[in-house]
Amino acid sequence: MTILQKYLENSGVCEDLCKIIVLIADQATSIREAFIGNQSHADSTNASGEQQTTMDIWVDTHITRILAKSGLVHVIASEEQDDITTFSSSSKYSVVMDPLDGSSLISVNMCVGTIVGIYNGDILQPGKNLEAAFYMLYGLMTTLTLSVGRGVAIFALNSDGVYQMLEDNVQIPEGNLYGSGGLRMEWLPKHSKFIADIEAAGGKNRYSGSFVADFHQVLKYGGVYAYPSTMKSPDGKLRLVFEVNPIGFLAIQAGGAVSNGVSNTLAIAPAKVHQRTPIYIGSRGMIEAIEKIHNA
Ligand code: AFP
Repeated sequence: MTILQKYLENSGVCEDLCKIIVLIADQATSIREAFIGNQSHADSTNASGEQQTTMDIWVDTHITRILAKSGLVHVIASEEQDDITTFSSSSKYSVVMDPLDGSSLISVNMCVGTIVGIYNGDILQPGKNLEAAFYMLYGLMTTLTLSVGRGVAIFALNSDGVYQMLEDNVQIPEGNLYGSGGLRMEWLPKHSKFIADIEAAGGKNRYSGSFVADFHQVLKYGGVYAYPSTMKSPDGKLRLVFEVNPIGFLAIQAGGAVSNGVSNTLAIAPAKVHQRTPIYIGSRGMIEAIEKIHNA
């Protein structure tokens, strides 16, 4: 049985980076326990103007406090915090996170997760510079899907609190699942054509409202998750720094692709921390198809 710590050791990852990954991953048990007492909405909105749940705030505060205490991280940026926080640490690492992605699904007990990206240096770097990215998924099992730039591995948290490997060298197959955000009546013609082509080819619609859970399905079965540019929201909904870049990094490491419809989002240098972007992510063939439609 390969456990997370051994995998990181064998991957030749720098000791401090290993410690940050393990420290955040080890918070999954406390996070799971906190769901039961945090089932409601809070009276606050985040920097993107979305109503927060008490669980969003709980996880954000919890991970931020743990990282502040660790001395392992210099800067942190969170989807749930307006500003970047700098700690008095000589560490070279910056952490970006969506503490609880898919939080509208908490009250219906569906699958949500924590998304994390780690950079060496500044936070506002293109996603291709990530040193590591991972997400914890709080589903039937707690799983950790991780890349330190050497492919993608999936671990499950066992009853001893140890992450044991389920799968290494995960590759996104070409598949026919698709899920798209945004109201159909607000989709733009190129996106509508993309979805119509998938449906005409027998594609199956799978969309839960939790990006991290929907991506995990695409990672395993193949297909595409999209949150496009719409008439009302030309920049889409998802956040480049907190959601798209870490998961995009994992998609590329698994042989898939990520795009804003026109080109690879991992090449974009973010202008601001809460920047939004349209996203298409999943099997390489699917992403080539949308880029072909846009660039025709
Ligand atoms: P949060 O729950 O972290 O705010 O994120 C939800 C999300 O960004 C993403 O996880 C979903 O795929 C998407 O929004 C759902 O949006 P719709 O409710 O518009 O479908």
